[in-house]
Amino acid sequence: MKTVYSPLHAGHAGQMELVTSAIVPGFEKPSRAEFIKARVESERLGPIVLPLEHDLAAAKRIHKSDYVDFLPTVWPQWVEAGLKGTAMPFTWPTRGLRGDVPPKRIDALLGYYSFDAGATFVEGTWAAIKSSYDVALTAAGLVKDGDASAFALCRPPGHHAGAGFMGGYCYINNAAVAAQWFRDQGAARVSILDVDYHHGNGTQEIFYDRADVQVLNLHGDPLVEYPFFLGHADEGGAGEGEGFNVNYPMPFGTDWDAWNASLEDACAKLAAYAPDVVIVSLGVDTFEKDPISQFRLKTTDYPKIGRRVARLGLPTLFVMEGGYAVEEIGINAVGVLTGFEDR
Ligand code: OKP
Ligand code: ZN
Repeated sequence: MKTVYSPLHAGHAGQMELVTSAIVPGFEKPSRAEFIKARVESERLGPIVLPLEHDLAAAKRIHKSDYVDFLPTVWPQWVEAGLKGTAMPFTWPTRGLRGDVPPKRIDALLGYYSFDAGATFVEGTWAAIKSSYDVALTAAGLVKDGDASAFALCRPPGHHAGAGFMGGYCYINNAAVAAQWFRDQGAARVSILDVDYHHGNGTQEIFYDRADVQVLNLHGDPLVEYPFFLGHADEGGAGEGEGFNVNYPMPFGTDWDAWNASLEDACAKLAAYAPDVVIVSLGVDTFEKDPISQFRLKTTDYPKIGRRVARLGLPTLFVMEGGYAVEEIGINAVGVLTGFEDR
């Protein structure tokens, strides 16, 4: 399969991250994408192609227009305000505060448009976000034009970004953009299978009341794992979307056997839905050595994921999400893809 990759991701670099008790260098760093690209090459997965440029219309089909327009202005506004370092929010309009009046300061606007401090900006961040979006749409185009599968090597990831907010290293929800784009190109139904360790809260929110995009999410139990405030088993969709959102929260320590049981159930529901195309939100932070996650999948498990998805027999777009054990992220992510191709 072809891989779509942009070197512009690399400008999103050197940012700081707020964790439980400290501010540390960001886990979501450029070497992640470079390890994956190197493995695509060494495994000879297929050609690596650059993305085509897209305007932001496809993003605005699922994101709020003012939110999308805000993103390219963040760093220029930050600099204009005389600020340096890493742009990050510090105040959020939670319950009891007003989330409908945007403030007039860039540091406060960052909080207005986010749910946590995990989507930070440096000078090259917007170009990276835009390139990641272009990568997803370009790879979607390959599948639409007849490729059996394609790999969107997106960085930054997208699945935590909701209709009007960023967070969790995510800005534009690349998988959700691609799903809507397939619908707009004539697909009747699209399934998103999110195998990242963290719940894809943004993807769930965007499609929660819709029957035309099925969202299946395998992840750490939000009672004890980020993003904490969405992803429970009782979230099944609303209105017309009732029954088309399925969550599989799992405990710390989950290994292949237990994880695979959820994957099997998800694949059965996916097959019954009979979509025209499958989008895999491909996170490999389920890995036993991942520095921020608590599942126990092994390198040998990743090809099994790809094989199972291939058995669905559907056009498949892989969209890169998380995975932070940078030494192994390429082996594990590309393992899914070579497994899909049964080699
Ligand atoms: C993005 B993706 C770690 C705190 C968690 C945010 C994690 C975002 C994960 N101590 N920080 O789903 O891989
Ligand atoms: Zn994740």
